[in-house]
Amino acid sequence: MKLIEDHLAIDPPEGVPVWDVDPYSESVLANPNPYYAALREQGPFAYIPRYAILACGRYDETKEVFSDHTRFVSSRGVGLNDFRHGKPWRPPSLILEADPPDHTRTRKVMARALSPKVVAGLREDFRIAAEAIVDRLLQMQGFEAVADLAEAFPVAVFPKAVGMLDVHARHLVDYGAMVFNGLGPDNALRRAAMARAPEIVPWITAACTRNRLTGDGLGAIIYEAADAGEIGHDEAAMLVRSFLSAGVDTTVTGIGSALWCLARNPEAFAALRADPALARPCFEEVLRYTSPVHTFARTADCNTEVAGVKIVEGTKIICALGSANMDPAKWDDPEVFRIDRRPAGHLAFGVGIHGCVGQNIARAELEVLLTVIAEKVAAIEPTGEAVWRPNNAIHALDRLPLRFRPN
Ligand code: OVM
Repeated sequence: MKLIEDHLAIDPPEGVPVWDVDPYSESVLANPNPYYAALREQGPFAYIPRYAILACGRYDETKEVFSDHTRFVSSRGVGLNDFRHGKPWRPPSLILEADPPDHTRTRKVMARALSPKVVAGLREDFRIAAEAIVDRLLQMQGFEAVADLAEAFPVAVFPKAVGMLDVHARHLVDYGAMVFNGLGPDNALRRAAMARAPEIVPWITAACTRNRLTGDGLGAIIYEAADAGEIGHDEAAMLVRSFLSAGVDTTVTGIGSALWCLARNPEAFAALRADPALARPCFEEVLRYTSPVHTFARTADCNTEVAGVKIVEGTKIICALGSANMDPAKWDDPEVFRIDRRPAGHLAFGVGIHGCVGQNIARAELEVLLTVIAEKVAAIEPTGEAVWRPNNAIHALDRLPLRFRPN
């Protein structure tokens, strides 16, 4: 048995085109749309010899693979490494990298901590933080929207919501970069992120312990489930780790991309100002249009078939969510940003039992922030070039120079 990136190196299935591309090259990661179009053009699947994997990016097959948790499992990792054949770089997540029945138990506890009711109780805090940050930016001639807003807002509200007593903004953002770059191959991006592990991982582990959390946050809800015997106390610490892994970089990316969309589409921002109730549909379109998580993988746990293609046990399939969200077979004019599109069925939060458990809180953060911006800002103006920050799983901006014109 030959392994590549710790997974079984499969041969090309019959009828599947062999496509010599590196989906994790910095040029593809910085500008993914041409790669997505070419991927969909190959057919339902393409075989990528460099990694001996399948890739899919048409809406229908991406959704099928992503939502069928029985045939296409997560417990073997949702990146290129197959945990059955290699050692994961960190103890696997008890929710992301788990299958039923284990997943069912942990998911229930996480869903409780992130329920609409809990999130409703956080909105007032989100608004206070959003107003303070936006007011400050309105005083400035220009600002760096990634650091000064996209990072500043989640870092101000999310650790507090979790109940963290120690907040280290840089470590939180950089841990996310490790987690998401860790889903890719052993390339320069992954190595650079992992080089920071000795500094960051012990800090994260310590921050997840009960004595470093308040008694009234999302973290406390998880530990109460441990007190009730639903999960172990060691498992509670691991689920708090999932908040820190998945809750910062994702929303940072969503905010940066929302600002990027609105700065490039002044008519969309004018519509949002005229009707701040568009904040929510606006964010859904930002999600569809920019797909903060561009790619996650699954592993075939049996011999099976999708779209007439025979898939053997152990096959890694990278699912290009960003491509499904741009598939012209599913969306009219997918490359046009429409604030009122209401793109039901987009895959930016995934789909199926692993669909983003934090989507309520993510939507609340964005809705509040976009509403405050719509109320206070007359125009969002680019003052320099937007630069993307390549990451093996996240499509995020590195720099976005902007100016806010006051009302
Ligand atoms: C986790 C985790 C990490 C990254 C992403 C994610 C998008 C979850 O550790 O559970 O979901």
